[in-house]
Amino acid sequence: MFGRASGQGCLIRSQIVKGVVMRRALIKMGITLLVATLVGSLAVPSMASDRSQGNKASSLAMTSVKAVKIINFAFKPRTITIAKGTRVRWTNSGSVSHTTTSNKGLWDSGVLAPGATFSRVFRKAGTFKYHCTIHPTLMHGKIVVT
Ligand SMILES: [Cu+2]
Repeated sequence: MFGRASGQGCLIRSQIVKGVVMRRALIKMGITLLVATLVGSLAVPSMASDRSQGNKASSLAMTSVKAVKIINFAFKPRTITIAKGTRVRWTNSGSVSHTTTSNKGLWDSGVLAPGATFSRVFRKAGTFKYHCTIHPTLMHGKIVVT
């Protein structure tokens, strides 16, 4: 009788102790989670996004884009003058396929279907003539890089 009772007492006590230990563990986990969340939300992603925004901003700041339309079997404008480091972006705004191809083999867009684009950064000064390989007698353009 006695032994049984004290045994139950021991059991209850040990369960209480277990409960306290469990609660402490939970609190510890909670704090760890909280710290991890704080560190995660404040430090790591903000640093990562700063870095990617920095890259985006600097690449945008360094490369300006000049648009050339390909429409009605012509490059428009036919001649453009740009500063070194400018990106030229051709867009086929017509209804048939064209190419933008350097007369000296410096670039070749390949076939650009209607709606397709091709771009190239011009890093060196000079005059760069180009044409469309599909309509070589009709379509010519010139890029002057200063
Ligand atoms: Cu063409």
